[in-house]
Amino acid sequence: MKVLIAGVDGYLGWPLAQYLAARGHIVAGIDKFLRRQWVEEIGGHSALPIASIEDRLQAFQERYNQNLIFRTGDLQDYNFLKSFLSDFHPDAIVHLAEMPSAPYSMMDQEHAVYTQQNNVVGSLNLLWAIKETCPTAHLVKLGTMGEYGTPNVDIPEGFFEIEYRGRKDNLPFPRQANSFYHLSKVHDSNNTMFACRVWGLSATDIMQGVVFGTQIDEMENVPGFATRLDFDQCFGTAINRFCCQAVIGHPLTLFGGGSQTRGFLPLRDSMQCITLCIENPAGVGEYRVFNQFEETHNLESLAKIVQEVAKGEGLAVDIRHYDNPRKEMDKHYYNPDRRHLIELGYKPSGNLRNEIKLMINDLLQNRDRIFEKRSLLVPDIRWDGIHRRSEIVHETIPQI
Ligand code: USQ
Repeated sequence: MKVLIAGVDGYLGWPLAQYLAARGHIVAGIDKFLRRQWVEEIGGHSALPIASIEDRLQAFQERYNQNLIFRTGDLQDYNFLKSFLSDFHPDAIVHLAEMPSAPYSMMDQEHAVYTQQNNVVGSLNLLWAIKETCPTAHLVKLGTMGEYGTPNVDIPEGFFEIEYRGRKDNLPFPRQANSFYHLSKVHDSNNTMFACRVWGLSATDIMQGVVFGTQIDEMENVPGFATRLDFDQCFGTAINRFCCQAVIGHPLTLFGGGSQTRGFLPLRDSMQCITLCIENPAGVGEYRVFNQFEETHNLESLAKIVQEVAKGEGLAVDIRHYDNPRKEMDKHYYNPDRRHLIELGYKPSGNLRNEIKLMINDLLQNRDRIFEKRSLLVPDIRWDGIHRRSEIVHETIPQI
């Protein structure tokens, strides 16, 4: 199939290009390198060194004997988008080109507005461009499990049957997102569902959990294939940050009580699931929602697993509870479904500890890069807008 990846230079986009090419798909990509700029803006850098786009494309050409058709540009530029879609005529478009950080979106008015403009307008442009140029292409849109929030009932995949005052309907499940970023994805979901309904577009909206890991098999340790791994307070996510902290002996930063529960999945499982969506497209006019994660965990148990795995690699690290910079529920019910992808053939790789061990070993080779930016590990962006560095409220020292 011909697949266009919007956001091909990112954490997921670059491995996805490799994963798809290895399975015989023809890949094109667009990117405006905004992820590189956002991380730089907040003073961070990727823990793993990443190659320039030129070197990435060259490594891709040498390995897959096909050029990745790449153009620099973004979804804000409607004419650019339309012209690329008309030229390439994709069968599927994977939309990974959004600003992905909750803390970044909560920094101030400017960053909140930027996040929603970038994400909502970019996605809307993409819907229009598909309608105008390639209406039969399948849109695979990256949403987030965070769209649902943490309701006190089970979470279905997008829709649920409800009976109210004696009448029944199958309705979108309520979205109770917890940051301006997560809300931008709720708005995207509504726009995508509407476009499928009125224009007959086909879309899969992926509610993805928190992704972690440094590797997929296709990377084969080739420098041009490495993907980025962020650890700063905005673009680093929980397990990735814990592993970066472990390799420099920085205490693992648990926010609040650590009972928050989320769905997690390794990078390699994210690639497997997105590819299953592409290879099994939604029908004409169909808007379907897939919850995408491997397992749910609470943050404290994950921190303990990272602590244990790190110990096995000869690294002693404490766990510290910091006062939570976010406004989120600590103790809560969490039971989302994830049936659709399993039915399509998703086989969870199921080896959390092994994945963490691999990651720690990759990161050990780059500990200087993490140490240099260690001041970005403790958060100071707060959901109430009164920013101050989080303080330690409780500490767990590893038992010897
Ligand atoms: N957390 C800690 N310590 C840390 C970092 C995070 O305790 O050092 C906690 C947070 O308080 C939160 C949970 O871990 O309860 C998840 O936070 P996160 O930063 O790993 O992930 P989140 O902000 O939810 O966002 C990330 C991605 C986002 C994606 C989302 C999936 O940045 O793009 O949409 O994961 S989900 O969380 O399922 O909504």
